[in-house]
Amino acid sequence: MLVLHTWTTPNGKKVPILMEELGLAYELHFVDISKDEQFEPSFLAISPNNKIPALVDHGAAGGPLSIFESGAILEYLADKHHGFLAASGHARWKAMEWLYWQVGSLGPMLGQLGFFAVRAKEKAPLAIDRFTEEAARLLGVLDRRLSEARYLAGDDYTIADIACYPWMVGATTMMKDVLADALAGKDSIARWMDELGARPAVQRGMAIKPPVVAG
Ligand SMILES: N[C@@H](CCC(=O)N[C@@H](CS)C(=O)NCC(=O)O)C(=O)O
Repeated sequence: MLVLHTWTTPNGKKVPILMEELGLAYELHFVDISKDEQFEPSFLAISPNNKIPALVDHGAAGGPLSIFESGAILEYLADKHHGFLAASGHARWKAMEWLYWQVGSLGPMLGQLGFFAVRAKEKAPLAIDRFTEEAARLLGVLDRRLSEARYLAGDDYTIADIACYPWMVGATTMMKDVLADALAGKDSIARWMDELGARPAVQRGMAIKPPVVAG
């Protein structure tokens, strides 16, 4: 059994999308980061950096295996279940470079922009300018790539697209005002988002929600 410890943020939705695409059976365990549940010892035991997502594969060869960092989890599941990542060759490394680009650049910059421009009560203009500028640069990189290839890794939809999509939903919804200029005319991003957003597995992965507790 696969148990994913996660929350309803962009990083928390990437792995559910892949598990839906692969048709896997899994359980979700919601870690409410707004209530600091990520600091509970039982969660830190599988995710020492106190961040979601973290996966526990109770059926791993050699015994139960826990993995934190979304990119590592996506790569693990894609390899284990032979989907959405080429086993070797150029196609694998094109997917990996864009996966690392998401984890190292797009996610952190949009995350900081969301904090300073949208969520923070006190506004810090220098921080907003800095992260808006960097996010705009990254959106330019993404749009150029998607103007030369259908998907980030080339002809095939991979875990690199899955990693970027929830963040781009955030960029075009929660951050749409601050990124309005940067998003204007980015037709290749819009084409790619329409295509991914129409996939039933993407819709199911994006819709994860903690169960409502009665009372
Ligand atoms: N590089 C990490 C980033 C994960 C991450 O930033 N998770 C956030 C939610 S989107 C989190 O758990 N924040 C809680 C905290 O920082 O205490 C990954 O890709 O898994």
